[in-house]
Amino acid sequence: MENFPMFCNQCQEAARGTGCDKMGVCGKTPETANELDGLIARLIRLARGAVTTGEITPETARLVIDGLFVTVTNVNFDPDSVRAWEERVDAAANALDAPALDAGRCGLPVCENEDIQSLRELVLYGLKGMAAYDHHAAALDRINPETDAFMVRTLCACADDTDAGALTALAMKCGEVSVEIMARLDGAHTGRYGKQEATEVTLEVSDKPGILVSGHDLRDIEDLLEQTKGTGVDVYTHGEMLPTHAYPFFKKYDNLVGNYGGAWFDQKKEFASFNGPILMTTNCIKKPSDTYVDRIYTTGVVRFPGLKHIADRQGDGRKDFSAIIEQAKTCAAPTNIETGTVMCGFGHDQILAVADKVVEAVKAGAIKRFVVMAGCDGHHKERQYFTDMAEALPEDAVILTAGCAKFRYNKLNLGDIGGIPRVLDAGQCNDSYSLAVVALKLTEVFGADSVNDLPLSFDIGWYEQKAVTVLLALLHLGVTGIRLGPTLPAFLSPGVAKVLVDTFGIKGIGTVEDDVKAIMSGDAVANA
Ligand code: SF4
Ligand code: SF3
Repeated sequence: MENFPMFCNQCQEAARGTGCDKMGVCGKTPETANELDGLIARLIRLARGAVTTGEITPETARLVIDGLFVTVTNVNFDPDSVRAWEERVDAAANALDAPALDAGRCGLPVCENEDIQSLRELVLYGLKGMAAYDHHAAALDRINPETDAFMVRTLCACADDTDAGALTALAMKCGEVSVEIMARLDGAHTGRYGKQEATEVTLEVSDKPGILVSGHDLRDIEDLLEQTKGTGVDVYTHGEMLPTHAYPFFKKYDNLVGNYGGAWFDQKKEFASFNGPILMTTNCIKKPSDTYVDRIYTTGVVRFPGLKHIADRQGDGRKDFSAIIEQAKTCAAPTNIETGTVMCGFGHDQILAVADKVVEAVKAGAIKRFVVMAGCDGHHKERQYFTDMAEALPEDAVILTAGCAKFRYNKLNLGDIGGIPRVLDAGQCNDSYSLAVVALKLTEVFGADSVNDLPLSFDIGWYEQKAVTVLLALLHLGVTGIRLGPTLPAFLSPGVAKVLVDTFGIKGIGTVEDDVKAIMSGDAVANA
């Protein structure tokens, strides 16, 4: 490792399936990668200081959690901004008189044992995903001091001389706490914006100039919609913002027009043809091309060198989006790139509202299997597997999804079963909790002993660290036999991967033909 300018293995696109060591496949430079590792080391130091002194204040916890979110894939590419975070963390750690950390790979303490290193990385990446979810809940004023303190303690513990058993237990505990955080975020969304409703969203554009909103932050799009009312500027969702349309609160905005484009990795093409300003509220941002670099804005923890940044809101106030709105007025309307509509809005309330119909369809044999195909999208051509799976699953299979993985198949028109769409989209990766609620409810209504006894399989696409968190949450809920693709995480050592395979039956994806056959014959546990 010493011979290479950087090392990062936290996402599915890690170079050669082991780690990026010269330049991030995501575009992260060695300078940024090293600053982000430096930030992790400082956050560990701060966490240690807070745990040792018994002073896990709300301010310390927020700094640790938001600092962790900064290091998630495709959030912050700006070394100057990361250095500013480091200075804030240094100041807080100095105030606690915390000892410096001798950091090695990924900002964690130097460690020679590959299984311990792997487990520490598993816990660290799980914490990063939890931090992302918690950050969104906190933006909607839903904070839980207990889980915040848990995250600080766990960051501290995973860097201590903890043995493999204790680290495995910590990873499982992260799964348990993740369920609480995701439930809190779900409550934050529905509490402020209402329960998602099945909604058909146009993919076509108006003849007015527009602003495209990407990322996951509903409070940001709320502020923007308030400020664009009556200005003649339309607002479109991109990627993970699609479910905005499904909340009753947002239906009152006439200028929330439709959805433009698909998953994050296609943004260069889609942002170019959008013609108007783009607002990146959270991950996933890519290096902008010259065609739109002067009209893309970041906000919150997202940063890219040279891009205009919208400042944080103060207290209960709103962010000031006037600069974006003024620029939009000078831009051409978006170029149409698609026709038709896409369905969204199948959060747990909407699915459970038709629970009777679903149970009836299962009992009558019209629905033979539910397949959870949630998670992330990405560049790898092997991800065609998820499109092919959606097409190859028989007509009596229903796909449950959340996250940007759905863009591989949600516009395919796969039909319905007695009025129940064959793709039920619960929303963002931030809404993954909905899928757990639905699975647990089905367990109850079918009188099954566990989720694994249901006609339900998990075929998950992963990319960044929120997916690691969701995986840990599913393991905590006792789900076994999960398929994970397109590749297993680079940060799993052979020893740790074996434990996950032996204990939980986790497996990589296979061929579409084999996997459809196995899933439809209910292999979830049997093939583990
Ligand atoms: Fe590589 Fe992924 Fe790390 Fe980017 S986030 S440097 S692509 S492993
Ligand atoms: Fe997507 Fe980045 Fe994971 Fe929200 S936006 S799921 S990858």
